[in-house]
Amino acid sequence: MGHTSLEKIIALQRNPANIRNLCILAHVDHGKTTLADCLVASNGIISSRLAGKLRYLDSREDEQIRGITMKSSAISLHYRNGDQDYLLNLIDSPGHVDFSSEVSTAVRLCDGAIIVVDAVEGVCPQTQAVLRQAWLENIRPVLVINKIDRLILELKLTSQEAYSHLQKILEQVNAVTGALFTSKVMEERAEKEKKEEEAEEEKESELLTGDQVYDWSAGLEEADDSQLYFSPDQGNVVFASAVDGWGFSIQQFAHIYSQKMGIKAEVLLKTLWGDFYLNAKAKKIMKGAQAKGKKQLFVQLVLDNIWSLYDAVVTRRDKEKVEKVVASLGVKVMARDSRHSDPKVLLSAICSQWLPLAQAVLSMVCEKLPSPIDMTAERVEKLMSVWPLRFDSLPEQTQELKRAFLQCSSGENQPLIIFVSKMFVVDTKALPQNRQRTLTQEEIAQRRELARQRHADRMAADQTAAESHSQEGQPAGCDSAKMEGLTLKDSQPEEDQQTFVAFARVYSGVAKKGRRVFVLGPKYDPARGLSMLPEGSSAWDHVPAVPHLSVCSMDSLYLLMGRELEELDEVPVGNVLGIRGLEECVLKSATLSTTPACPPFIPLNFEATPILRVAIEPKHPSEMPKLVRGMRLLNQADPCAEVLIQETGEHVLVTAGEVHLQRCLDDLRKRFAKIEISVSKPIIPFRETVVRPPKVDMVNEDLGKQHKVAIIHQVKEEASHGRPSDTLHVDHIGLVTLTTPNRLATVSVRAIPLPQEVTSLLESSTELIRTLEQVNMSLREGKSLDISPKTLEAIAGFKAQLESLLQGRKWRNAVEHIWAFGPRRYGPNILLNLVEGYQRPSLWQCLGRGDQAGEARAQASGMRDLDNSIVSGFQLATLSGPMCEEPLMGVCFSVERWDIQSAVLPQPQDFLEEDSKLHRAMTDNRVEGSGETWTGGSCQARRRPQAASADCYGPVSGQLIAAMKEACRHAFQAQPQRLMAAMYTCEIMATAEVLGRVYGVLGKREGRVLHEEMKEGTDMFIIKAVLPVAESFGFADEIRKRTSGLASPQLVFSHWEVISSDPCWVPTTEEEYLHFGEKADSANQALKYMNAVRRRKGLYVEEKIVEHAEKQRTLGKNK
Ligand SMILES: Nc1nc2c(ncn2[C@@H]2O[C@H](COP(=O)(O)OP(=O)(O)OP(=O)(O)O)[C@@H](O)[C@H]2O)c(=O)[nH]1
Ligand SMILES: [Mg+2]
Repeated sequence: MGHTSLEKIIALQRNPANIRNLCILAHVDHGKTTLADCLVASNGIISSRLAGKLRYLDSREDEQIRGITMKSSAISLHYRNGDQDYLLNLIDSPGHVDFSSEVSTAVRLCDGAIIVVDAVEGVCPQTQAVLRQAWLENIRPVLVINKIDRLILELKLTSQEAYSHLQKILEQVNAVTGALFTSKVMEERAEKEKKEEEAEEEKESELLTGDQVYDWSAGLEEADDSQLYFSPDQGNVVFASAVDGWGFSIQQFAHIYSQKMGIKAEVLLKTLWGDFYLNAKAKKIMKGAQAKGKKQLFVQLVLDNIWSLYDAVVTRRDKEKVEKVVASLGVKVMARDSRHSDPKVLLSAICSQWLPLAQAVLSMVCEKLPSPIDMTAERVEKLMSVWPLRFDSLPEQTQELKRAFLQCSSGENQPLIIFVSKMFVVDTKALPQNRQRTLTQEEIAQRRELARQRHADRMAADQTAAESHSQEGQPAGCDSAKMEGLTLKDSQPEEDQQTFVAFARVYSGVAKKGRRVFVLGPKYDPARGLSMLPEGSSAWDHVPAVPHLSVCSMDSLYLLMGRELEELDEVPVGNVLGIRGLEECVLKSATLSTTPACPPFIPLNFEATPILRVAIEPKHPSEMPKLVRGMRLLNQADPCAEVLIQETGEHVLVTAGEVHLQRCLDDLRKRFAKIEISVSKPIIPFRETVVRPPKVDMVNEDLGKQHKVAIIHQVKEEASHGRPSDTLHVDHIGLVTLTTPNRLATVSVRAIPLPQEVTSLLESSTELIRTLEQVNMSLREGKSLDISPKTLEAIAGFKAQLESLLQGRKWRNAVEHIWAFGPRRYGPNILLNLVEGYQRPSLWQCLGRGDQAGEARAQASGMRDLDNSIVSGFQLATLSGPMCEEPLMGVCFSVERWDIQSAVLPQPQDFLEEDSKLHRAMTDNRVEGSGETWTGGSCQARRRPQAASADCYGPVSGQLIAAMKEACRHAFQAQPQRLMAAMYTCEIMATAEVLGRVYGVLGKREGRVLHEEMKEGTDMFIIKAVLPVAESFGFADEIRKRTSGLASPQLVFSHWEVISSDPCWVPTTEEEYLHFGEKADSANQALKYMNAVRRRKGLYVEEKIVEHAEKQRTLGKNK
């Protein structure tokens, strides 16, 4: 097929029924880009000889060098299936876990996906991740099992073995989809049941008699899952070898054999995959091949042919046989191919004609994947529903937009809706309008004439300049030649400037060049927008300032063609496109629309958490502004990288992993900042927590009670160093009582470790807690919210889970008494209100306990006004702990007493307003780390208008914040403290020979093997292990080196784990002293980590230096 013209593509763009937007998803290295090459070659964009070698869509230099994809990129292809022409907008995505955010940006714009699975490696961690992502976005997948050639040449399986192997892979993939489907059905079922229950209750109240019917089915029976599973006979599976350029679906063989053998194609379609065999005598296809020891049809008619072809061409290089096969298949082979020294060349020449891969994959795509018109109402509602509101509580005009989505029409009066999923950069000079194109003869002549003219002008100008110089007077006007020189110089840097292009899709209407649109930020509220904007206003009008809404014009529209862009005047509904001109308004993603009624789309689902931080500075300090600008650009151009400035002035870059970091640094050096930079060692995140007092000491002796007392004693001592001890009191159970400097308010706080399950639950429910907090804030402000039943149910479920996990005497009624979560109001620590007689509105009031709140208000309104100070103090304390100013995790602070002398209670109105402002500032604040911004918070508190009760120590609320924070810190120190380390999980695939070395590397880096199993049908072992992030730098490289490249792990952040050793531990018994020595730091990993962090942050590090060298040497011997 020849190169498709731009006109043809523009024509195809107008017919959404024949458009397919799809992406290729898989685990790293399973062959996505190679497959894309074959598809691109079918359009004549690259030569089919180079397909598979060029990796055309990996357009970056580092992608080519490293051999992995790092950015998703799109290309539009034309395919003729039967008598219909199709336009395929294909997006190739990266498979490396560090770039999984690029997958999220691709999946959002598509309606379908090709899932590629390596026939040898089978389902890998990222395969599961991408299947889940496709599922969450409601897009339909089809499957390509790639690298079948490896089964033949590497594993040397027989065709029969290969068949069972392929069956197993299909089972694995289906098991993943099955699990996703079941969980969804269960959810729907629960929802349905709830509705039915409500209806039932209503009915019951009407009439109390009647038959009762109980249904115990799980709902799975009725749910339609026929479309869900991958099966060759459904036509949604292609078997392929992308490097060798071949691939087939059952349909193709059914077609071939129905002609050859006279069996009906429909019969073959049903029997070619499965336990069927051909009974030659009876001339029938029968079931039960395995039981009868016969070859399955698939083996006999399909695999055997391929196996014998490989055998003849590659293994035995049997010329005669090859000629025979070539003749029987009716393909043409060029002489230079058959003479080529590499047999693979001949092989792909034969296979790509016999079983062309592009044809198999693209016809499957056209037939099985949905077009933009088929978008389901469910998906639309999901995209449009701004949590926690329900869809039907959105303004009417907004709900009407659903129709526009479903109609998928590009009519003139349809609202334009576009979603931008990421911003990417291209060199300004590579934009189509700046690109050099081949000139016609006339144009060349014209230019020559122009150049001649310019030269003559310049000569003349020079002459005048020389004359005027000789006259010693300055010419009054500007010298034209100089001007030209100047402007030329100015425009020079523009040459290598970067332009941002938005990666987007049109969901309704037509995008037109130069059109102005509203840019809706993720927090934009259509109800508010509609009420603030005059009715019928458009982006052309002068619009008043509405929060999270801005106006931008789409300067140029592009067709994305892999490495190239083509300029377009308009792009109709259903197409993927590039837009220039949005960089001022869009940071990473946004929704664009011509109507302010449009809600922002739900945010993208990111699977990877950015965790790897480094500090960056320019080599030459004077280049700081360039670095700052470069980092800003990088932040905009990468969906997942985060750039922040710490209060210390450090510029910090947070990335998903080492490979991602490398790419970001390369980008900074070569593209965005274009300066030399120096990069700090990775900043490793830790968490601080408390644990229960240990029962044995470090040499396994029983401890009894004395240890606990010792710790508390220590706290008392430390505390009395810094402040007059009469404001601080620590009792024997670790209850810390602190009085404000003016001695008028007192708080008593105790720190208790949370059970580990509770911490994990809190961690996994951050979004929910945030929603709960938002809802509570609205209730506090007296607004009523129409919360979706799903959200309410989720909150109730969360509460029930917490209740079931917090059992026992210690936690009686704890869930009801939760005051707040922290840090940032949604973190994994809890503040409990155990103050006797102090009632405040419950955290769970949205679940229907509104009346109690009213009572509480009446009861203690004075103290309630200072409620926020306690919460703020808690937030500050949990944001940076006393060990090394890292955030806390898994700690419960229970406030057991809180007294305020009535003289100091403020006038209520003054504070309510201020508190809610401060609160909002805190919830919005997303800067992580060592409490930098929070000191700001308390300053703000101190700067408040003077209340009546202000004394020389400042307003009472400020004092209370500080007192609460200090009390929490002391309470924390009164318990045994521990550091928590971030852990990665990794799955390593290795052969038996290198297994020992993999274990060696893991052991050295404090990794822990969780399990090890043999991959069925191969000689590979799969090892699953966890590894502290702190020990992970260079891990992948080391494994690769030690195993000669046979094993390459991918690290994914998994959880936080308590480091068992106590960083504050000092030997107290004689045995311990003997065993560990006075310094006791030889084995204390936690202390090393802690001191490293303290040193980095410029905090005081208490280190014992060698005092008595000789004595220590003798101790060393004793060890
Ligand atoms: N034997 C064999 N090798 C293949 C096949 N397809 C791809 N490869 C090889 O697998 C390696 C990875 O291929 P890519 O296409 O870059 O894989 P990818 O899925 O795009 O990788 P990422 O984008 O980094 O996730 C390359 O060395 C290919 O030559 C195949 O069908 N058979
Ligand atoms: Mg790739």
